[in-house]
Order: sequence, then C-alpha cells, then structure tokens
Amino acid sequence: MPTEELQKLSVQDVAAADGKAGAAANGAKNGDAAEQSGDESEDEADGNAPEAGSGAAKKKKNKKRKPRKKKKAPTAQTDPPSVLISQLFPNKTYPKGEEVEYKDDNRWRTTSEEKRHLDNLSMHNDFLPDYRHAAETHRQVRQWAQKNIKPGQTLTEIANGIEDSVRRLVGHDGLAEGDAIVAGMGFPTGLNLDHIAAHYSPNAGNKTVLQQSNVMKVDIGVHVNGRIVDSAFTVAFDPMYDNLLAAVKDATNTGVREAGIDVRLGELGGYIQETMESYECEVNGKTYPIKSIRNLSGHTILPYSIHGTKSVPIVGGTGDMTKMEEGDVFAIETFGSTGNGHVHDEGEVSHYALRTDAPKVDLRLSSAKSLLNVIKKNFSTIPFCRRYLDRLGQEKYLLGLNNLVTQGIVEDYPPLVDKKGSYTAQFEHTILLRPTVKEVISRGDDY
Ligand SMILES: [Co+2]
Repeated sequence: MPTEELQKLSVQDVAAADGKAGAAANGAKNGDAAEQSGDESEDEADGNAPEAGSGAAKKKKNKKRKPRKKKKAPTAQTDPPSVLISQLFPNKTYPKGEEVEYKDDNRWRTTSEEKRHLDNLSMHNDFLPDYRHAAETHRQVRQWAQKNIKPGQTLTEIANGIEDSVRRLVGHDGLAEGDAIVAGMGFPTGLNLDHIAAHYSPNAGNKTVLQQSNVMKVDIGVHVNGRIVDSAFTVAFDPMYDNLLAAVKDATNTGVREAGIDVRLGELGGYIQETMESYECEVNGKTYPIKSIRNLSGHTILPYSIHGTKSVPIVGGTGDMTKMEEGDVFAIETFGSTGNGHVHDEGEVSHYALRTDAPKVDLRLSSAKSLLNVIKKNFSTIPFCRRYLDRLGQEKYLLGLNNLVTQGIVEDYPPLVDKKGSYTAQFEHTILLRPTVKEVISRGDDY
C-alpha cells in the first residue's frame, strides 16, 4: 500500500522523525496469535481402522477401541490454505526472511556484540517472531493466490479468497470484537487493474470480472500483533506485458538491495528510477517507455500504522536527505507505468483508516458515533475497507463513515489511477533494518 505525493520534509520534521527512530522496535503487544491450537476431530488418528468396508463392519471391529492417540500436528499446508502457521512452525520457529549483510561503512554490524545483543532483544520481545509469522502467512497465501487467480473470476471472489485464507492461517476470523486487532489483514487487499495503480478493492456488489488482457496489482497486508507485512506483486496473463513487469520487479529489487542504515532516501529514489526507466514495453504494437510513477512512494511502517513518517521516493531529484535508520521498517514498493507516470484520485473509495492524529470531536451524528466505536474496537488504526464493515454486520454506514472523513477522524484513500488506457505494475517488499543485518522479511522464491 503506497503513500501518495512525496512527503516534503522540513528540517524540523526530519528532527522530529529522528526522535521517533526505534519506535518500531517497541510496539504494543495485544495478545498472542501463536498460541491458537486449532485442535479438531481426532477421528483419523485411530490408526488400525480398515480403509475399506461399510460403517457397520467398522463398528464391529472397533468394539475394543484403543485409547485415542493425540493427532499429529499437520506438517503441510492445504489447498486452499487452512492450516495455522503456528502449527506448521511450533514454538515460534517461523522461517527467516532473506538476510543481507550491511555494506561499506556498516560491515562491522554483522559481528558487533552490542548489535547482536539488540537483535536478541527483538527476538525475545516478539518483534521478530511476530514479523516472521506475518511474513510466512503472506507467502503461503500469495503463492496459493498466484496459482489460482484466473481470468473469469470476479475481483470479489479473489479478494475474499485471499482474506479468508489469511484469517484462517493466523487463527483469527476477526468477527468477535477486537479479534482482527490481534492478527489478520494488515490493510484491505488491493486488486488494481491496468491504469489503476493502488487503493482499489471491490465494495459490496462489485461484479468486475478479471480479463485475460488485464494487468492486476495484488497488494496484500498481513499483521500479527500490529506488525504489518506489506508486500505486492503483479499478475498478467498476456506475455505482452512481460517487460513492464520485469522493469518494476528489477526496480523494487534495486531499492531493496540499496536500502540500508544511513542511506539517504533521495538517493535511493534515483537508483530506483534509473533501473525502472532502462526498460520499455511494446503494447499492442506501440512501444512505451516505462516510467516510475513519481507521486507514489514507499514508506516506513509503525506498529498498527501502515504509513510511518518517512517515505521512499521512486524517482530521483527529490533532494530528500532523510536517512534510513537502525530499527526502521520499510515498505519498498515501486510502480512502473506506460502512461503519464503520475496518478490522481478517481473512483469510488473502498479503503479507510482511523487517523493516528484523530482530533477529539463531539460527534453530533449518532451513526458516525456508533461507527467510530466499531472502527476503534475492530481495527484501531489498521486500514479497513467497506467489505470489512459489511462482514461485521454493519449496515447503512456510509453517511456516518463520510461524516468521520469530513471531521478528519477517518482518512479515506481513493483509488490512485494513471491515464485511461495505460498499464501500471507494482512489486513491493517489507524490509527490517535490524541492528546486525537487513532482513527482507517478505522475500519468497516467487519474488
Ligand atoms: Co506499501
């Protein structure tokens, strides 16, 4: 999920942001998503029942039942995904992301005793296990999605398939009050077609059907205890778009590779753009240069807050001298386009979030008041969409929701689109700037 417009940081802002450094390493804990046992029926654990034969025959033979063995914990994921990640990786042994050693002036960090000690702390306070738990959930769900997304499916079907899977794998369906805050969706699933770059998710009644000719950005957020993994990929069925996708994948990997402690964000934007714009793509017989979308950017991630205080430009020349720092969590995302390389707001809003700086307002509209209560209790500051309100049984909430937006309590995120007829692509990873090493937490063998 990108931020719109480049954040123009003043000297004061930079100083203020510096003061907040490391906040990401000390987030709130809201419950333990790893402890869910998910014990089901133990019937299949009865080893000596004959495979074939009628139910009646089985009953006779089973007169003397052996004491039931405890069902073995599953060791493989199902299709569609349904096995808890905490069962596949007991005792919080979640797989690491890709660990990359720091370069140049920061080589010493790899072996520093002091930095290793800090790393151990983030293991013990669950910062790392929670992040790896969310990332493994992300990988398993998206790899299932990549295999199963096909033209002819509706966007609603695709979004629900992804979101139901995420909720099953973390063991929180998010229906009981406060449950979605423990673990689940980190933001609404973005299913952005063609010239739509970001922030599009189907609302109720959306009948859009995925076409063979579409280029779809799939942006998925998974959180465990507020640790949000933000990672996206692009799906296209027509090989005509291969170069567009390759450009953006390469640009994102450039950003991920060049990111590190003390790196200036403005500099990173230059590297990203240089890579992106070294590609072109022929679409329907016409060759287009691939442009970085200049008013979209990556961003830091804070506990329960998808957009932190720093942004990562994807073009050069911003002059942003802000540095990446130890403890920062960054979503490195890049967008390439065959269009203007600039997006604007357009279309029906689906994405919303309670603002972290929401003013205390005495709400006069009772529907707004009650909806605000629902939002606070179920999502806190995690972004949500209209479908998430629908599944909680909320009805006729639009007037109240719009009122909360007008009052500056809830922020709306309209779809961000380039010019009609253009094609855009996105790849995104979440990276942790750990004291000793950079961990590309969302890296998989897919992207
Ligand atoms: Co993002």
